Amino acid sequence: MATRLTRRTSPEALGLSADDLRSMYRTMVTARLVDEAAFRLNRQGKAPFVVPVSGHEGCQVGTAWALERGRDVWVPYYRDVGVVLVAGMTPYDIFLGLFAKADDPSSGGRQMPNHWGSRRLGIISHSSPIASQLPHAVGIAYAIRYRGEDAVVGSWFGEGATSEGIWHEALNFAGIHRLPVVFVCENNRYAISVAQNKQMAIEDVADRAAAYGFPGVVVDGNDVLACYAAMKEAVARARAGEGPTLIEAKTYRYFPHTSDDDDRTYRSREEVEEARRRDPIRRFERVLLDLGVLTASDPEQIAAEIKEDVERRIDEAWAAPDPDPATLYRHVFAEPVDP
Ligand SMILES: Cc1ncc(C[n+]2csc(CCOP(=O)(O)OP(=O)(O)O)c2C)c(N)n1
Ligand SMILES: [Mg+2]
Repeated sequence: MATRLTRRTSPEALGLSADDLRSMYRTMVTARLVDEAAFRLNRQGKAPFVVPVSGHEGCQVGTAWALERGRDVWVPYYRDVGVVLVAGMTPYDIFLGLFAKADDPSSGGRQMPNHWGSRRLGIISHSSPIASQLPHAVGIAYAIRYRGEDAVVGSWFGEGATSEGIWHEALNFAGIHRLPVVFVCENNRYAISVAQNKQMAIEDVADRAAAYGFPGVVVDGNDVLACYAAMKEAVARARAGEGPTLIEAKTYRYFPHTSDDDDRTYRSREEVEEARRRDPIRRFERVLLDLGVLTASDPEQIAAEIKEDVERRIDEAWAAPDPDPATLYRHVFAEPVDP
């Protein structure tokens, strides 16, 4: 059976300073405000397709925080705004991608929105078929082992991804070779409209780790510090050559699956309201207020500051040049050569 991580760990015991905590909080608020702005831009006809993050900020920022920029490898999925912000992408980069601009660092405007990639930051671009990034994560971990490097791969996905055969193949291979990879399942109880109990007959995805010979851990995905604690331990195990871990973070998404979905057809408003009462940002705010890391007026002021910055980055990204039509085939097809 998977381990349930329920003990409360103090930030000091986790090695997090007041600056770290403020920075984690700001990153979570940034993810939320980028999300809300992106949805608005979609409804204004400016953003073609938006995949919301709201509700997942705690598990994304908490787990990503335990990897090291410039050393480790990030294999996110389409919902991971919080992960890529921790990895070093900026809101400006994200909006360049959303508007398919020439300077979009992920693909120069070729990929769908939310398919981030950066060689500089060690973020691996994924394909849209669910779970197809998992064999990539495991292959990279194998290469790290083969070359004798000490990097760790973090890979993120939803609970729906665990219904794919390729997910099981990836975890099996990682278990056999005890590879330096951490699997993070952001369990929001739905794969678009399909509820978890229509996808699997078990309660905890983390139980599946036992079949592949490594630990599975269930963590409260709305508790950023618990997510950080689980990931920190998993990363240390991976770096020490002790193999993979599967972390299951129980969370919820507040918006529809994407800007093309209508979630009223498969879940009640009461259910969404109920989940919103466990908001990871509000929860972390209370912890930081209790610790004296934030003062009473900070949350409102920080949100206003970040909102202003997000709005500025949207304007800058909107004004940035579109790709030159002459480069239409670049990174997509072989470029035509002059006869
Ligand atoms: C192989 C494959 N099947 C179906 C889809 C369509 N699809 C896109 S997202 C999604 C749901 C995935 O749910 P989950 O893994 O739980 O992640 P979440 O979106 O809930 O974060 C599906 C079925 C796809 N992209 N690829
Ligand atoms: Mg899901």
